[in-house]
Amino acid sequence: MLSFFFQVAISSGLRQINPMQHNKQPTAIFVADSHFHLSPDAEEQQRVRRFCELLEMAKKTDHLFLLGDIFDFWFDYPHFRLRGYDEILLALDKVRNAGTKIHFVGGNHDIWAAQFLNQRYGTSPDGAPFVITLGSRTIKLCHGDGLLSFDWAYNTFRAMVRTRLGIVLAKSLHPEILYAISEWLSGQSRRANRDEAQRIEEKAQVWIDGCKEADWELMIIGHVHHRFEVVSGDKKLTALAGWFDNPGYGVLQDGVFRMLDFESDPRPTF
Ligand SMILES: [Mn+2]
Repeated sequence: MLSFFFQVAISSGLRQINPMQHNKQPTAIFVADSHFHLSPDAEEQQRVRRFCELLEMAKKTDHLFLLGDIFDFWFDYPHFRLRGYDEILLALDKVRNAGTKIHFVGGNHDIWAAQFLNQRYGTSPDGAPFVITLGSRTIKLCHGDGLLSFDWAYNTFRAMVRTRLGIVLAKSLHPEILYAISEWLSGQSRRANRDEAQRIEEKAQVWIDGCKEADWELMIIGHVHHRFEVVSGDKKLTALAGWFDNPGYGVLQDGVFRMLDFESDPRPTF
């Protein structure tokens, strides 16, 4: 008992010496659009290794946000799982075991991973967009496919197989056939050219100017594969570069959100 009081006295004493320690703002890493495949080629294996380095960094943060299209293809069956993605899933296990809270918002390519990731990492069961308060910031997280049209082929595929009938039909196909369809559609997706990127930003500006949602001040999206920000009043919409492309990621530290390039920017310390 005496030692308990002694410990309380020591810890409250420490708090007085270092009040910043007590009021520390939560730290977080945000990443989207790695579009990992079940059978990565040599170039992609390099991206997977870099991604695992990012996850190593995420072990030291309070939150890791996976903002969709981490996996290029995922379809859930009641008793079978796709073969692949092991290196990534094992790295995510380590993030969870380190005590970092993992969040997942499904993209147009990997929304069906929501249930599996929910069971393994405690992420939301439906992978839907959500608003979270992290210290002084209220942030909306979404993939962005419902907001800014891009990747039309896969968006259409997703819209079809998201319906109840579509899911039944998709599950009635042999998994290898569904996988082949998905790979073909993925091949139709490409990076926006300069004009399209400009139009995406203009559309985002129009959207945020007309946005009536009052419960967030920062929105972080992926999907468009190029990094930009649009501001309207006290609201800001930020698009991550996408891991596939640069690779880029977002960091929240001391209440400040920054977008960084994993290769060229100095790595933050947490
Ligand atoms: Mn997407």
